[in-house]
Amino acid sequence: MDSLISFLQSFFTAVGCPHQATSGDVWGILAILFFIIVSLYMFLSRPQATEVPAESRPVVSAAPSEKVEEEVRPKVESVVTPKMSWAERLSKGLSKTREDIFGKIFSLIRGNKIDNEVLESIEEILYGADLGPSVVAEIIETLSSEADKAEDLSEASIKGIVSNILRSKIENYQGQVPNYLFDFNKESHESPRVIMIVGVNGAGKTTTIGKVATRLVRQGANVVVGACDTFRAAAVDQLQVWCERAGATMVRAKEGADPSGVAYEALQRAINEKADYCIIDTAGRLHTKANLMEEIKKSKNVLSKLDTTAPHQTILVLDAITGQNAMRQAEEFHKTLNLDGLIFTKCDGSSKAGAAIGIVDKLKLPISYIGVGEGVDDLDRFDLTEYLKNII
Ligand SMILES: Nc1nc2c(ncn2[C@@H]2O[C@H](COP(=O)(O)OP(=O)(O)OP(=O)(O)O)[C@@H](O)[C@H]2O)c(=O)[nH]1
Ligand SMILES: [Mg+2]
Repeated sequence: MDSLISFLQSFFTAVGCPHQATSGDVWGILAILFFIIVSLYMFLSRPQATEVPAESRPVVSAAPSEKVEEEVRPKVESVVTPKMSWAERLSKGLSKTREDIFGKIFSLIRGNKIDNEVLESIEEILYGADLGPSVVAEIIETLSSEADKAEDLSEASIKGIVSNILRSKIENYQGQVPNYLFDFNKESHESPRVIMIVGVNGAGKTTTIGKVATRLVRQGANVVVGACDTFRAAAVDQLQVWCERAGATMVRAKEGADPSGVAYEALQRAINEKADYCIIDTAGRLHTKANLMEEIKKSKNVLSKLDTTAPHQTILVLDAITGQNAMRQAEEFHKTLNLDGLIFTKCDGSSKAGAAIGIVDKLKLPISYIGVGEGVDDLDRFDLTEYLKNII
């Protein structure tokens, strides 16, 4: 302490200060120094904003002969979606169909006897829902005969009648949907499951592939995605963003390359890497364009050169907003590609989510997934009971 006091005294003398240094001065200065050091330490050790590295796998080129495009990795933006359960998302997504169609029907019959006039109004509303003429006719006929039998049909019994009719149109086909589309099971197969996704422009193919790939990778699957929409570079970039987010490998080729070549290379890559899934994204096309329909058939057939059983699922993505107009598309795609199933997207943006019923009834194809939004968690397995509960 003495040496610190004399050091301080010499400092005071050097700066011309007449004050006599004491032990109190030394303690005061030590306290100030301590305060400065502690403040500095707290400042430096404050939490820093950390960058979360995007999980990604390499993007590989397609056929070795094709010139590979320069790889430009789009910035991966994290999508902040409100934390909602699937049940909540589905209920919200289907609310438009529920309120615009069945909500109107129930408010119409509340307190009214179901006479011909009411039945006509119900029929009109159901037509607007695009359920399909035969489904509408069956509902009206059943309601009419039930109304004759009972003095007053309750809302619950009407819900039961409609629900039973709609269920009967779909339930027989739902058993055909393979479980591997939703749940990855490493032991169940040796070679990659090949899933080909087709549909008209903007139906939601690429988005759906992104969501499905994310789901499967989250379960530990190794997923290879073939970017066979070689018409538009932007389409490939869009898929690439999804694949990077999902942690799936994407196989791409130069713009304008032969789509079937990319499909072949994607499957080859999946086989070489012992991947669990190979998902093929295709360009949107109008079902009326014969040359484009032939081209997609070629992409499908080329896959069987590498695996005679591939593709294991050829799925048509249908946009619910299209309603019954999607019927014609679905018929043409089915005729050309012998489809295995359907995926219904954009059920959130439409009051025509019920169109699924008429289409399944006509094509006798099951629905595997239902989409109710653009976010990664806005797609899940189509569950008939859940669906009916939410639209009626
Ligand atoms: N609201 C809503 N939007 C969706 C859904 N699925 C896809 N979309 C949106 O629909 C638009 C078209 O989706 P894409 O996935 O690009 O459709 P695509 O079939 O690949 O389109 P092309 O490749 O051009 O034929 C995008 O803006 C998607 O975000 C859905 O379930 N709900
Ligand atoms: Mg696309």
